[in-house]
Amino acid sequence: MRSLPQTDIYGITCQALSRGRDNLTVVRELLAAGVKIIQYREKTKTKKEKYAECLAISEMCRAAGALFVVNDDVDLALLTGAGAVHVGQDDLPADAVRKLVGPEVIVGVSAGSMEEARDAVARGADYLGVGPIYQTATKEDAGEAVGLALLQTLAAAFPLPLVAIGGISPANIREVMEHGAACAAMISSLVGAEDIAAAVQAARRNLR
Ligand code: TZP
Ligand code: MG
Repeated sequence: MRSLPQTDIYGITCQALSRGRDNLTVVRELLAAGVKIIQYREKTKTKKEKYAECLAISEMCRAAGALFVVNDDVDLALLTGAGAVHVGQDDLPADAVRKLVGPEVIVGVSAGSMEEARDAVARGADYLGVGPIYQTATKEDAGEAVGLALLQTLAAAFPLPLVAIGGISPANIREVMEHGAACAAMISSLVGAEDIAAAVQAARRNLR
């Protein structure tokens, strides 16, 4: 079945924000803490480096029963047996990605407006990444925060899962989920945490 696992936290890699830890170490800690969706996202590494990391992380996710998502690179997703690929507004559109990956792989698309969401849904996206919900320094070209209002509007308009992203932390994850997110994606709050397991636990405590 091509659907996102029902879970609260969607963890995303970024080695530059990982306090000197490498991506494999961070992913190991996320999986040990019970995170069930891991997206590999690296903007500065070579394709060769990314390929090697994706192969290892894909296997770690498989062993942990977590969904492995590759950001941007459809070829890496296919080559490493990822369960999903995530594309943004400057990447291949979802219908083109679908032609490459076939019927089984989940295709996620970033949307920062109703128009982008409508287009992604029409092209067959399986889930939408919605954001930035709050201001964030993690993605330089993320644009203005779209806020919880857009999340709520899109949740009412479309039946597919929404993954909220941008400035989400254990402190605000609850309001994000209350505004219609299926789960919350976090980069700096998780990979940048001194104690990754404690950050995951804090988020889950605030959701109870
Ligand atoms: N897309 C929209 S905001 C963002 C991305 C990739 C960055 C999210 O990072 P953080 O550290 O969780 O705010
Ligand atoms: Mg992209």
